[in-house]
Amino acid sequence: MERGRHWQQRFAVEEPEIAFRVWPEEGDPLEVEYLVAWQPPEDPFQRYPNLRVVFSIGAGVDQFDLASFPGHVRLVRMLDPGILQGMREYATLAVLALHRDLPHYMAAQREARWQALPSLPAQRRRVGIMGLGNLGAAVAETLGNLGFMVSGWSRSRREIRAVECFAGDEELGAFLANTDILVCLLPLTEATRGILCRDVFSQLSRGARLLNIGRGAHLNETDLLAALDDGQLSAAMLDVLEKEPPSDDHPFWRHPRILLTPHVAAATQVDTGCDVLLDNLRRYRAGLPMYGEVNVSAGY
Ligand code: NDP
Ligand code: OXD
Repeated sequence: MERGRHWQQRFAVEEPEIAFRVWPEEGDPLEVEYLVAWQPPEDPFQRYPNLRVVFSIGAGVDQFDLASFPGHVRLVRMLDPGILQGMREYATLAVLALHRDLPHYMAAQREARWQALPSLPAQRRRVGIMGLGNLGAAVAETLGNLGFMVSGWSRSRREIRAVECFAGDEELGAFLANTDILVCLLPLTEATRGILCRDVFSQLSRGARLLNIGRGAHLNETDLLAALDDGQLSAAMLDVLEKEPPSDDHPFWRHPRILLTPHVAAATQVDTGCDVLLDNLRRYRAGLPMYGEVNVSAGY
């Protein structure tokens, strides 16, 4: 709401021709042409029959029912430089935490155990990033600058300096075999739901570490617990969960080798997010392509 009011004030000054209404003060639903939402209202296309563009407040669009999108309504995800910066920061924090055994040391501290583990330099740790899009490519660059050996996997072939790039289902095995710390920065689609599962874990190096910063539904939680139990994975850091927040008795809360954060890796910033929205609306009205337009049939 605070963000909505701030954006309303900026629109009043910078784009006064567009009436910016903040939910629930929607005015006449027939006048609504653009919807800016994290969670859309129920039946948005019935409610707003003159809708032309839906703007996601987040980088992801899995919260929308893409199958219900009429062909003429366009969907745009948020390409906020503030999200990008947040993701670079968080991925650095998390990969370093996994690389330097922070879950082990946090558990040891709770038990008053002074127990050092052997450490490796970043140059000998292989980080594999699933998803080499806007965020994955930036994270790959940031981690490469820290000295990690970085590889990545995407649907189509990418070329990123100093990153070994794998593409498509046929190269997933080679990508995983090359990975000690697996980072998930995929969008959630039918093809990627549940991808972090036993079969994938079993192809990583023994004792590999997992970082999920995509969506909770990428992870099969039961398979993660089994892989931690049998030592195939040694630790995990999770920013996203299938159910957020998890129930009080969820096994991840107190697991000694899981670090949790409450979906805070990267958030749309009030100022830069509004810059992006204003820019895209102007582009749309001028008949220019918008930044971050989603391919609804691909799901991202
Ligand atoms: P992009 O759309 O820019 O990139 C997605 C990447 O995933 C692309 O490289 C794409 O391949 C790849 N990909 C998609 N489907 C497949 C598949 N089936 N197999 C292999 N690769 C695939 O997304 P962003 O980088 O902007 O964002 C990624 C996700 O990060 C968001 O969807 C969201 O879920 C999550 N996120 C999480 C946040 C948090 O706070 N935890 C904050 C912001 C985002 P290709 O290059 O070939 O298209
Ligand atoms: C996003 C998020 O998709 O915050 O932007 O998860």
